[in-house]
Amino acid sequence: MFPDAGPDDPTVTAMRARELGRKSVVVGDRVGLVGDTSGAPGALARIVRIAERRSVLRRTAEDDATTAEGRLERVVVANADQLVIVSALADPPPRTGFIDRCLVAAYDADIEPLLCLTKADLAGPEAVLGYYTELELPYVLIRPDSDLAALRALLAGRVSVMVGHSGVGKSTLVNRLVPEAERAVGTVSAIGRGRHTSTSAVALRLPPQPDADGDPGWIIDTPGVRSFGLAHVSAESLLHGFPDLVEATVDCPANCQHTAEEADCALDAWVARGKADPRRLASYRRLLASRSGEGDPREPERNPGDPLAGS
Ligand SMILES: Nc1nc2c(ncn2[C@@H]2O[C@H](COP(=O)(O)OP(=O)(O)OP(=O)(O)O)[C@@H](O)[C@H]2O)c(=O)[nH]1
Ligand SMILES: [Mg+2]
Repeated sequence: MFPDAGPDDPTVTAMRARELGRKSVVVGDRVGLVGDTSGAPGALARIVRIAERRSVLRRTAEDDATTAEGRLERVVVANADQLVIVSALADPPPRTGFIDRCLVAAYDADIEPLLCLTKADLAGPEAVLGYYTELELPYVLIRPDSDLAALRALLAGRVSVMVGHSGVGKSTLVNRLVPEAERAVGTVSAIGRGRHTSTSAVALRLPPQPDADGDPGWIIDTPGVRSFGLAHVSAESLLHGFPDLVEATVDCPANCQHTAEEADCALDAWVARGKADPRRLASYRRLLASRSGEGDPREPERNPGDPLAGS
């Protein structure tokens, strides 16, 4: 994809050239092409070079790097500037544990997070936003009839990738932002599960707006994920997903692991003094435990402290 290409440049179909060896091309990659780049029907170009990636968003199937699943690492997308964490306010219910994982992945990959709360027509955002009060996390609220100007302004000039559970409304939103995208949209079952309607990631150029100059940006729709495995993130980097806790750790003893078993971990006092939400500390510690294989693999994204846990 070519963020600097004009809107009238042709869409080129290309395949990987053999000389790329085992290097895989992912959505968002900027590539060098040879052959027929006219974009004419039936024309096929070859990808001969992959440019150095500015950012790489990864996830693993599991958290535990000692298992085969935990080592199975997937590059979700290359060169994204912004991670749009899409969470429905209902149907399926929000899971702050999942959002916390996405935040860790975003900060680890040096991609800015944006919280996108959909289905605001079905439930209010207070509980979720209350959980992130100390974070100054940028967010947008989406309902079927909402004006998308604020979101468009946040997407302008950047490459944004949407991630979220199945059925939260990623493709619905992409279709509103890019009407000619015609992304298939699924239904949500009675138990609040999506049907994994989208099966591959697709990057789309956002249309220019009459009242805004400059590059409107790109949006990448991705298939719904059940969880966001973080085996590739070091224990130290996990903490960067919790900027509301980082400051406290300067008072920790040397080599403090920040687990609940650490007698002198400064995080406990920090939370006791009301400097951060105890649910955030619990979420961080659950991630730490999950990475060492102690977590519950069935529901890794659910926080017991979740505003809507169990619903
Ligand atoms: N009430 C309400 N329903 C919505 C909203 N946005 C999406 N939906 C519905 O949610 C269902 C799932 O939407 P999709 O856009 O397919 O969800 P997705 O996130 O792309 O799902 P996957 O492709 O499976 O990952 C559809 O029935 C949509 O009509 C919203 O803001 N409000
Ligand atoms: Mg979809």
